[in-house]
Amino acid sequence: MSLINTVKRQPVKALANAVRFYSAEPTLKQRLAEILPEKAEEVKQLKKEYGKTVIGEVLLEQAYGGMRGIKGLVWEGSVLDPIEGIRFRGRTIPDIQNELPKAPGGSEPLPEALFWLLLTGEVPSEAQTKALSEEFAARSALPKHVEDLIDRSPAHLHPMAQFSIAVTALESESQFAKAYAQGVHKSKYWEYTYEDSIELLAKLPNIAARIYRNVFHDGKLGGINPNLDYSANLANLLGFGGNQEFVELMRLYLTIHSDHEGGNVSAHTTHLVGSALSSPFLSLAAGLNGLAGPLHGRANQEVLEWLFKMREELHGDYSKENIEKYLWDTLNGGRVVPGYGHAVLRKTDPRYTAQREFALKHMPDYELFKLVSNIYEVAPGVLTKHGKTKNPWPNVDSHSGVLLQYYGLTEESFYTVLFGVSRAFGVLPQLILDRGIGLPIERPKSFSTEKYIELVKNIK
Ligand code: HAX
Repeated sequence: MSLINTVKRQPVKALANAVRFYSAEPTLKQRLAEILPEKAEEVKQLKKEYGKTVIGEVLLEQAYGGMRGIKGLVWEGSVLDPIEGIRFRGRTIPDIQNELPKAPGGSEPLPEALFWLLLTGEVPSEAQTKALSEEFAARSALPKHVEDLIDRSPAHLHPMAQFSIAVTALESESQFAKAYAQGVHKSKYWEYTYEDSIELLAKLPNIAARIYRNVFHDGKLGGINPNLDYSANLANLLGFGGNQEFVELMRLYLTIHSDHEGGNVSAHTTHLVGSALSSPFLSLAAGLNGLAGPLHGRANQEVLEWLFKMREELHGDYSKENIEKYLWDTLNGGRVVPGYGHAVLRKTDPRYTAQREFALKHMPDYELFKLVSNIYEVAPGVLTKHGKTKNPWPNVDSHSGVLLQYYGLTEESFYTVLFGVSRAFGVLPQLILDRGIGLPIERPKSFSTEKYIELVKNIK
């Protein structure tokens, strides 16, 4: 009998039933309460039947090569194919652009809906998505001490450092930490993790916008409108709410930057720290610190700085010869070309393509977009000739900055914060699921070089 058939369906929780009696559709938490016991049982059966099955081998070079390709993580929300790119619960970016609910009058998917999809594998209805938007808006206010902490941060402290500090300080709000201290049963961990995750996501726009307005403007923020979706409220807070195209960009941006399976630095770190039962606030803050690295999320800032320098050096002459020379100068200077290459992908990142399509629709004649497009024609050839990178194609960070520039959000050191807001939508669902299926603390094996030498000699 197949594994699927052997999985016993768990009874629906009494609470979920009671609420369903009054409303046709379950809330996200109710739906999770139904799904999680089934998922936990499925995993239990999988481990029982196939626990001793060999699923891969590990080469010594992988131990010294950033563990590339080693199978050893569980990540439910998305899987990354080197050629096809990301699939969120089996759906490509064009699929989610088609299938996920939209805001009235909008054409881009809502990150609230993606959060639901990542958690449950199901596409929520418009009413369920709206309820989630309302919940985020209702829980968006920051505690005074977090506001004070951001306000006291010096303007020269990088926005990502401020972001991480503020998220860490939200630990004061953690229901999980309080419940754990009171000795809550482990079967309830996921519920408190869920509450903390919603609370955290709800508060991220106020944190991000407060940093932005403090560092680059007058410190005054726009407001939260309980009738608007998450991205529209984020745009309002930042001071761009009047621009519907910018709001649409935020919907697309927050959706496509959310999840990129489990092995990337920000996702893996959040999961790893969470495996010690640190709260979602502490776990996400750790992930954000990883996202802040120039080889990861900060690449979106690096790209803009690199583009501006190119613009300055080329005096507006973006001929292919000039771009090629600038690329070689970068490579010969022992630097990476920011926005190109990827640890897993081996073709143009579909997140790049989605942003390119947005640009073709909304800003086809924008100078910086044209520059990015010209680089796209030249850089893969140069990187291939250079012969080092396994992937000469552009990634997500190659394109995001110019879209923000076009709408007037020109301060590139803020860009990784927006990436971080989005990444929270991808990594928090897994943290909830980790606790729902009872994954243990993570603890892979390490050896010293001396020990590896001994190991390989013995194997030979
Ligand atoms: N320019 C120049 N050299 C590059 C390169 C690039 N864009 N991408 C990779 N290489 C080099 C590597 O530095 C490495 O050189 P060494 O052998 O001297 O160490 C070699 O090519 C092999 O690297 P790889 O196997 O192709 O790539 P990795 O898996 O090691 O690294 C990176 C993946 C994304 C970190 C890498 O491609 C890079 O540094 N890219 C530029 C920075 C960037 O755009 N980062 C964002 C990636 C997407 C993301 O996470 N967003 O958040």
